[in-house]
Amino acid sequence: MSDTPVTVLGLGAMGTALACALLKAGFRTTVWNRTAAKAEALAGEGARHAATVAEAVEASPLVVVCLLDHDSVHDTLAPVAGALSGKAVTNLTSGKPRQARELAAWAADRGVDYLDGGIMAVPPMIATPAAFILYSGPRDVFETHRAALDAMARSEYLGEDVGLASLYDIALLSAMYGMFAGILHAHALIRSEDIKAADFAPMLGSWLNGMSGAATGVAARIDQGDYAQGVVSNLAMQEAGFHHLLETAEEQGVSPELLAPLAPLMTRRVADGHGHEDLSGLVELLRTRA
Ligand code: FVH
Repeated sequence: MSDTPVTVLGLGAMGTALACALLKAGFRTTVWNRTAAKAEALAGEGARHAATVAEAVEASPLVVVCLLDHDSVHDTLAPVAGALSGKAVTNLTSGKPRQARELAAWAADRGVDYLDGGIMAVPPMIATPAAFILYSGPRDVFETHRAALDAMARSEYLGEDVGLASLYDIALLSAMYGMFAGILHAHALIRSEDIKAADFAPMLGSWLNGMSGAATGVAARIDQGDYAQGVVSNLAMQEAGFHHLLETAEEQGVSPELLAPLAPLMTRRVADGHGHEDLSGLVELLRTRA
């Protein structure tokens, strides 16, 4: 059994998976949930079930929070601020960078060490090699509690700026939803000819795997602000081809609405004289703040 007790606040699907992982790794784990019945199964596996948030916070120097949203975190922690003083809170609830910074300031005013986190996994992935959790905030707090954090998933520490974990989390999820938009559109096209999705899926997966390598080249062009370097498929050509994608969707009886927002950006960039460049230059049109 590990020396450091850990408290988990929130036993939804994710909080339960986190608490299970801590128990399996040998941490003395105290759990609390608003709906107490959800703690029963974990108590059967060795968790200590705290009846109140205050009792749960009292039990451990590290408090892992995994609740629905920012408001539920604030509403849960505010009444026990005094008991949290001198302890570390690791908040794994999804949120925005601004909210992480607000909570960190709130915690600092009360003598609470605050780490923000972003879970890059679904509950069944917790404590498997596929899962990782992003952290930002004071490095010494991260290092002090690293053993417990590593028991839940591979830890990726991003830096002292507490807003970084949620920024990376949201960036990664945004990329994922963009990919899902493409996958759904592709399946809608295939189904328009009554082809089974399962017959198409292996080819789609192979294509997406191959294309994922482009992320590195895109990053190099963005960092250098040079979208003309090493261009393989120039934007003018892609812009012309992209209209065929949208027209084909219409002709096949498929709504192009998931893909359509890209077209005016491509057209604008070409009209601005960047047709010889790479698609990655569209990032210049997305910034709305200097
Ligand atoms: N599940 C997932 O796939 C994703 C993966 C990435 C990270 N997210 C985030 O993790 C947070 C928790 O997600 P979850 O899956 O555990 O969510 P639920 O199963 O819906 O459980 C929600 C828990 O929050 C409690 N809760 C809700 N409102 C309040 C409140 N006002 N005061 C106190 N607790 C509250 C709820 O309690 P109860 O309904 O059981 O009483 C659950 O414990 C989330 O940020 C995801 O975005 C998961």
